[in-house]
Amino acid sequence: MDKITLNSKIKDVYEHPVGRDVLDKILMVTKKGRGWITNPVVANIKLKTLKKILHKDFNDKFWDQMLWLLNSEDETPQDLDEKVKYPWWKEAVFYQIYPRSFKDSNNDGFGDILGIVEKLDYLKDLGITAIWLSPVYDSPNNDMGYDIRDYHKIMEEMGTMADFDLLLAEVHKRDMRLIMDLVINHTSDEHEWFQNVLKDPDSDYKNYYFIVPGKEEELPNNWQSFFGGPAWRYFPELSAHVMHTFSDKQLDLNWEHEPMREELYGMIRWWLEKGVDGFRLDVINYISKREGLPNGSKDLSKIIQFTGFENFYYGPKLHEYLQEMNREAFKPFNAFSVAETPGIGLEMAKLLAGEERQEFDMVFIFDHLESSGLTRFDHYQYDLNNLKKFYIDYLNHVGSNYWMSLFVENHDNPRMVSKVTKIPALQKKVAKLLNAMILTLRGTPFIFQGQELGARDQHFQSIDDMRDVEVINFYKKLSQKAGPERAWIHSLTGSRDHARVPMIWDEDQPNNGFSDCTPWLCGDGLKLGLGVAQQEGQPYSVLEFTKKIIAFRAQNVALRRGEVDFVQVGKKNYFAYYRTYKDKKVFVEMNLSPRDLYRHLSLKDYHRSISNYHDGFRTKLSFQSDLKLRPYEVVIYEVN
Ligand code: ISL
Ligand code: CA
Repeated sequence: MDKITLNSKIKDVYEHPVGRDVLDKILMVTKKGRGWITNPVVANIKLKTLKKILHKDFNDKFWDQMLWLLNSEDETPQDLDEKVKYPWWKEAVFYQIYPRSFKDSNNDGFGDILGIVEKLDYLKDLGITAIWLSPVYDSPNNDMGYDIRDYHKIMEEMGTMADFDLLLAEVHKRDMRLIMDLVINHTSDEHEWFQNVLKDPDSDYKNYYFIVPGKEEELPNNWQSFFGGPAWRYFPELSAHVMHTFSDKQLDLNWEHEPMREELYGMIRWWLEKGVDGFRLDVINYISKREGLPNGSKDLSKIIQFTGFENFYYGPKLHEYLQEMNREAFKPFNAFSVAETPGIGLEMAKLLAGEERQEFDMVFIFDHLESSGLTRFDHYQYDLNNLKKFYIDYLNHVGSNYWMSLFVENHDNPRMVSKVTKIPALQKKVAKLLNAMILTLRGTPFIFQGQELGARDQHFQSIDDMRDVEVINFYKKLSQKAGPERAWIHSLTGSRDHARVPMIWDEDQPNNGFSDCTPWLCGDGLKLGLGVAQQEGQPYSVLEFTKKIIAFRAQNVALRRGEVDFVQVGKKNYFAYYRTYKDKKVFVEMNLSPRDLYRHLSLKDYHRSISNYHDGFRTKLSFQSDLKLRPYEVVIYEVN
């Protein structure tokens, strides 16, 4: 791959994997389409000319950082066209459990492992074949388990290692798989490794973290933490700053140090020997930091929000470490891996999860969770056409060696349903539409707990009702700048606690059947008929609808393995595709808007199998009455 310099043209940058992802991100943030860059006039502009044009907005530092980033990757992703293999995870339906809020078995207000065991039959009945467990390791819970104190121990509130072994056995007994969350970009400051540094600052453990000696008022660089403030915490007892890209109790591990990496790999093998089926790796693309930890570009941070990000979100040794980890830990056990990779675009994703790369099986990309240029804390209505565009873009640009993860919710985001509409009657339609989408596109679906019920955001009353360190820090900081009212509006919009409130098992029970005692985090208590008990056996509920599609998917190979062909892609608010595998064919169409939508396909020979509208449901279409799709309608047809 040729080196990119200021003499390169925009089109050369766009040919480059990192360049393409970075330019795509810039286009997204500035709300410009790809056409802007592929336009021949723009495409032939040299970077130095662009630099001149943009000199007001972007200074020299920006261009230096950009060129460094672009030239840090010299490999090109491959889009192969070969026979696709089907390991178990490509045909799985995953369910993400947030254990603290799933089910409390001993009534102390915290969900726990035995609570999960109690509900395994519920998941089996839903059709789930694999579970991703958010962290259950020993932790002081500054970031709810994403700050690990001991990788080999279970968090007290969650139960014991014996409980975990039982869970694993019960999962396997039901022919399901279990993957763990692996948080190895950072540990808790209470982890033994860091405690050893405090006890003996000269021990080798000082190399496990980024510890930079110096005066308190002199920060090592200008990097910002994702949870507010500088990415450095001062330890007077060490006369040094320690790096934390997340909260100040989550200290970044130094992957440069080989003994540290070896310990991590040993720990991973230990869990695999126990029999877990794989891992979801937390912010794993952040592990390689640029040598010398240089300042981030302020201009660049206008685009990506966090100063310093470009120095570690796709670091120079990332691939080297990942290939090593795969070789040393995953491969010998044939373990499954899915990487959480914030900031990564499609081309970089191919270099992380291309089959031939031997790094990960899949990645989670996040470009689809917000409308262009907006963040989770912005108050707006999400346009589903965004989701359509994202999936078409991605699925049309991958080869046989890449497999996509499909998700719209997780524990880090408010509920997608609420982002799309605030109208309760429509929310159920939207919930069904979203679930239908991730269960019928080509890839592996991940359902976040409660998504199968159509869970929506909470009407929290004040910041005191929230528990998440991110939103609490965010609120404090914004209150100082913009006053408590504005701070509250944005906090309520973006809080991760919307997704983290306890599961609604039965609205007629105290605490919705989650626990006999007040939970650690409470929702607003509104009874909207969203509980499991309220929906089970109700044929038109979100739960039964979701179950039906999962069952349909299990029986229909076209939905699991079929090629995807999008049709009428230019038609706004209309999202439609065929899934075809040998002689099996399924057609899916959706109305992405809250208004009726006329469509012009001849569907008369199609057999209508599933829809989120049941009144007037017929398996055969008649021309007169079925020209339009109703608000947020989704229909799945068998074509043969
Ligand atoms: O913090 C972000 C920007 O607001 C996110 O992009 C962030 O990088 C992403 O949400 C990372 O999440 C994961 O790591 C965090 C943890 O708090 C999350 O729960 C976890 O999913 C730190 O371990
Ligand atoms: Ca409990």
